[in-house]
Amino acid sequence: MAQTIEFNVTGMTCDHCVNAVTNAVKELEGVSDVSVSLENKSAVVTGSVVDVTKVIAAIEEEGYEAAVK
Ligand SMILES: [Cu+2]
Repeated sequence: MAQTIEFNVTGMTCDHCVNAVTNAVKELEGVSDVSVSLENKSAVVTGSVVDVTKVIAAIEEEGYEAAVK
């Protein structure tokens, strides 16, 4: 069963940031879909296993801050 978790992401300023966050999270094992919104400062992550710690670490590695919404 798939699960969906929404994160608040701060520090994104343009589409480049959105792409960076999207690609970083998409690479994680178990993640099937990532929807990042610059306007809402959010990332909605769907997958068979969404590891919150790994998602946050991947986003922080790109230079942004993330937390579960
Ligand atoms: Cu940017």
